[in-house]
Amino acid sequence: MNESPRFDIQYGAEVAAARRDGRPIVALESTIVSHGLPRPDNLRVAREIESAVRGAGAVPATIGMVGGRLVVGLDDAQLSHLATADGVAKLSVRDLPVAAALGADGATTVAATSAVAAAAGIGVFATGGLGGVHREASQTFDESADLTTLARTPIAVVCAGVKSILDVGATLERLETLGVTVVGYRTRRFPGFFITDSGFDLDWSVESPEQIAAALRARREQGVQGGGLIVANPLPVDEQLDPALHDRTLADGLAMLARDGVTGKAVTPFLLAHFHSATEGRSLAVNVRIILRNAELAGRIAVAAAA
Ligand code: PSU
Ligand code: MN
Repeated sequence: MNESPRFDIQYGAEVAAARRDGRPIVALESTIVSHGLPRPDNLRVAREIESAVRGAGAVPATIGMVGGRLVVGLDDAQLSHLATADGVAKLSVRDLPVAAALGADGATTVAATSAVAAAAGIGVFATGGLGGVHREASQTFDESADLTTLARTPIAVVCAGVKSILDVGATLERLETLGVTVVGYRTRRFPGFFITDSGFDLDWSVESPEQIAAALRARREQGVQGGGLIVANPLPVDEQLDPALHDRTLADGLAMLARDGVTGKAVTPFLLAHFHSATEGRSLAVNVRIILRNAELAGRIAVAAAA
């Protein structure tokens, strides 16, 4: 087991070896496994995400907390524990110290996964969708810590944009304010997760993993932009969720949120669960497809960046 001299992180055996040998590594989050995908599919999907990274020639490092220890590269027993145990906390960056002190089991969000990955020297991360600005944010102030964390964390995050459960336009404005780089992968439109096109334009499009690796290199060499780079990877149009079904499900989900008084960190898991049940699994299939495509692209970026 290769312990980092600077940080209290436990590395999985394969990740420790890859760090030693300078082989490409892709960070993966555990909140989508514990809180974003329904059981029992979540564990199977978690393993498939890791296989997609391997298929692209990189080593997967799923990140989470087990018994108060931060783990980079959960082994299969740890992964299955976080996928199936009750009482697995949803951990953002601010939760990490107290969760460690109390010996908690926890799944890391995009924010926490990015921060831990960067501390472990991992530069590429694949997820499904980012957190962002919630629709009622002007009243509730509910904006995901994913955004402010990416402002200060040097990592490339491959995602399919943000779900339309959020205020997409406000999220893009905040990313601009926070200085987070956003590029479309072969598109100038920001993807809307389940749907290919959120309706918002992007300033930049890149064509290849090599171009993304070049941007990461430029960031390092310039030493100016010290934060995240979002690679927005849309689903092909013929694989998206039917937009009419999408809009209907979203409207119902938002009404249920208000009716049940769901707020704070429970909002995102609540809406995701609603989508999966209300579309009878169709949104789940689309969700899985998105994550696997992102994992594969992240693997190719990590390989290009290591070359
Ligand atoms: N968006 C999704 N699926 C998810 C999440 C976001 O489409 O599972 C998870 C991610 O882990 C993200 C977190 O970091 O929810 C954001 O939660 P919050 O809005 O409470 O910050
Ligand atoms: Mn929130």
